[in-house]
Amino acid sequence: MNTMLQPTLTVAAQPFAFELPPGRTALVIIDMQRDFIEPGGFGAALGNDVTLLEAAIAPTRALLQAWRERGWPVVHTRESHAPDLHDCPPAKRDRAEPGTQPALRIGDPGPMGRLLVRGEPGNDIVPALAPLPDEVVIDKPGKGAFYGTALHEALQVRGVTHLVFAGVTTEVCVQTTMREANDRGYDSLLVDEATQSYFPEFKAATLAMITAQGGIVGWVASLSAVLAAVQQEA
Ligand code: TIU
Repeated sequence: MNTMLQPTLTVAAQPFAFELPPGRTALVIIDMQRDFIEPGGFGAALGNDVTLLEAAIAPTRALLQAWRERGWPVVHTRESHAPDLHDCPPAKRDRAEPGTQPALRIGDPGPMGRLLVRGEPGNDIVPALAPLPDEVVIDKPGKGAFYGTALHEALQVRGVTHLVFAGVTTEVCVQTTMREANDRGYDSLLVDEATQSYFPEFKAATLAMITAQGGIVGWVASLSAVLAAVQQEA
């Protein structure tokens, strides 16, 4: 099938309609890992209430099923570091308010293994969203998924021009990656229900700042709007 000849699908979105080219639009699922979503992981070690993030799982799964049914490209990312932490800058590992008790840091042992370390149980993607063998999995040392990874090349070889984003957290790894994508020439849409933050006000602010100024970073749409558009596909 030559996806270049298929008409684009129109998603009702903010700040205006998003034109989604079938087959050339990757679903990018950011860091839906136990380390951020479950108790005892990195997110909890930072002092966050991790229960807020679970709400993103079912909407992300709905997107994943829609992309898989159509054979469209899917990318999963994991924030992770090598066991020897050579790819973890001390500035990232040691960040703490002066005078505070040292909390668990990246690489320290926790109930799900070493925090944010590749291969540890806590670093896995949650079972409901586990990648299939033919899906791209990007291990990333930073908040942005393009920094220090082959994500751009993986998208280029698949002919991807547009990105639909899900994942956590909205204002940290999702927003950073959307900004990186924008600068690399991708049109990007974030699905409201499929992203969550430990801070609801930061999620709201992120959605607002992405779409402000005529879509300065990209688009935002509801899950139902994306699924309705995708189902238009012949
Ligand atoms: N702390 C926080 O909100 N997020 C992260 O550290 N990483 C991601 O967003 N994945």
